[in-house]
Amino acid sequence: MIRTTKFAMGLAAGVVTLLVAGCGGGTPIGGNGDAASAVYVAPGDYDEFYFFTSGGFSGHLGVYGLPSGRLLKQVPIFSQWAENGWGYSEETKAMLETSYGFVPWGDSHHPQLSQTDGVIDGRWLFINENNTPRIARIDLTTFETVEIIEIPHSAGNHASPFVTQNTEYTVAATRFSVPTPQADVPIDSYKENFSGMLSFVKVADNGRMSIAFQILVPGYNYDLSHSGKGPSHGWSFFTSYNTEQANTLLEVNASQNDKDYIAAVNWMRAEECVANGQGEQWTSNYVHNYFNDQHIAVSDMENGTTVITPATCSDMVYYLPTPKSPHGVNVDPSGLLIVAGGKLAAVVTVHSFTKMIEAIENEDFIGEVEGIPILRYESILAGEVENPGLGPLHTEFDGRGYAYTSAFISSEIVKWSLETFEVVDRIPAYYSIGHLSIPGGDTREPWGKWVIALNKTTKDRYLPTGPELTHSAQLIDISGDKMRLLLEFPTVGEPHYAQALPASLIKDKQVRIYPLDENHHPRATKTEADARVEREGRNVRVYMTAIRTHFMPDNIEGVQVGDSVFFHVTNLEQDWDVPHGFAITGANTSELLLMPGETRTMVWLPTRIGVYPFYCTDFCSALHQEMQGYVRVSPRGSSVPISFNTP
Ligand code: RUQ
Ligand code: CUA
Repeated sequence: MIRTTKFAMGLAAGVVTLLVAGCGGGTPIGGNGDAASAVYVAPGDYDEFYFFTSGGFSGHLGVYGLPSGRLLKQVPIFSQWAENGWGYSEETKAMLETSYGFVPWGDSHHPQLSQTDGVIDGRWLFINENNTPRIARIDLTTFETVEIIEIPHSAGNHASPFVTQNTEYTVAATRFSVPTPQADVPIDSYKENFSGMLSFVKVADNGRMSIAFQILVPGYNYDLSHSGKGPSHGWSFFTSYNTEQANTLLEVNASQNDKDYIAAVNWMRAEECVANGQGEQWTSNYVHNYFNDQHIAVSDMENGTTVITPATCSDMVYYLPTPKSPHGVNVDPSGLLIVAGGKLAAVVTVHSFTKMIEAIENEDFIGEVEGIPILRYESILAGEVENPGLGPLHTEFDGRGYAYTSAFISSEIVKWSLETFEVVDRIPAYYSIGHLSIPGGDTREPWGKWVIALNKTTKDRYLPTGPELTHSAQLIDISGDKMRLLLEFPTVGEPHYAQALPASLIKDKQVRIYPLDENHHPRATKTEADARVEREGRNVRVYMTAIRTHFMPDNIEGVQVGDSVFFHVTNLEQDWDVPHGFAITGANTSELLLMPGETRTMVWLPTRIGVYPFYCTDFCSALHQEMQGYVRVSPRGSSVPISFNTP
């Protein structure tokens, strides 16, 4: 996220004072009377909403219940996750493949729930990875990452993975412009050689992603995005900063221009140009990972994308001048207002979609960059929100005519009217809010009960935990005229952005087991009678079953130092919430956690002779501690034959 120093440098000393003052003593909830009962969910009761937070530098997704703030799950995505073997087990490793090879860590930023007709539909959640440009798709019936696609010709995938109104596309854009395609050039040749890329990733009816086309744009930093809806459906908006095209000390050098741009992209026009053959085929190597019908992750190395340029496809991209290093761009529920959070701006700029279209028709341009007409600021402006707080970043909507903007430096949420553009309320956030989230707050139909502040620092708010303190979310009631702080709760990793949906949308669609008769894993063992151990040269394959409360086989001999032992473990349970785990002494990876009916594989490399125990790691029943076994390891070349017990 943006550092405070960046703002401090460019702004008056008063800002710094404010910031420091903001981190003073812990502030209790004052005068909020019934706050506790407003968030109390009695033991055994369900929360009303699922709340999905990005894990930031953990690479994962956090799942919480609202209003309680109770943590329900962490879904591993871009990083290995030892808790269940994600990225360690043979069946999931391929999910972390990229064109750079196996990448075990990622930086997840923006969860985006799929939409139909501009309303959250509960099918999937998309999330971007910033560092190695990727987009993942999580299936909301299993809470499992089922697909990850890499974005070629992009560096820093930040303005992503915002979806279009019917999830036709999820988008991606270059945060750090680079030579495109990559080339060995001097860094200070930025202006001649660096470009940005806006990528449109098609989402098929079954969710499968593919890169439809990419738009080559001038070398700025593309920061955030949102798509049009209703009347503006068919357009996507991307903020940019560093129109100065600085390649060093951006905190100063990219803060010179009064205005940077929002790129308005008419993607329906782009589709036309691609269909007319106006695109160019580029060599683009990128990896696409997904589960096959055996529930095993596979990686396809893809080659080639279609690239179009604004110069060859006219009427496709326009620049909306926007003060001052705009960060967030958000479209209101009507689809007519485009709100920009200029990080260094004194006002929140609101552009009018209707005026934008008129200005395009009238060719009301003040210039052009690389085939992209620049519209006149005054002609497209719907209004400016005065006194919106310092460092406005992101805006969401309550569906009742109000917008809520997060202000990083003054650390507050500012509520303003979409009609008058006047600020009507403000509430402090503790401390330094980045994104904010209203359930459905970036869609056509928000559930405007609460706004959740996603805070970057929490000094003094929680018990200290050494040099690093927790990040936090704050739940704020927005049902009345005045915002009211109800609850704050720690979050895992850095909660860049978050989205929520009513539990009723997906609660009853949860997969409870994987039916054994649909387990097509080629090394599944579906009955204990089929459990066995086979030697194939230096590989030993253990076809093992797990059921309360034993493994079969649980005594294995004939393994030798230097073998590779593949434990293919199938969980025979067909009951909800009965996973088994598997771990063995000396394993260099992680445990396996097996869902009912699932087969997962660990490779174990015995390096010393002896007898080694393995055991179930998940407390599955009263006799969980008895769920164990032994592997005997003999010296290399030993005459001990492979043997194992049978039922
Ligand atoms: S942003 S640093 Cu989503 Cu405000 Cu990422
Ligand atoms: Cu199976 Cu513990």
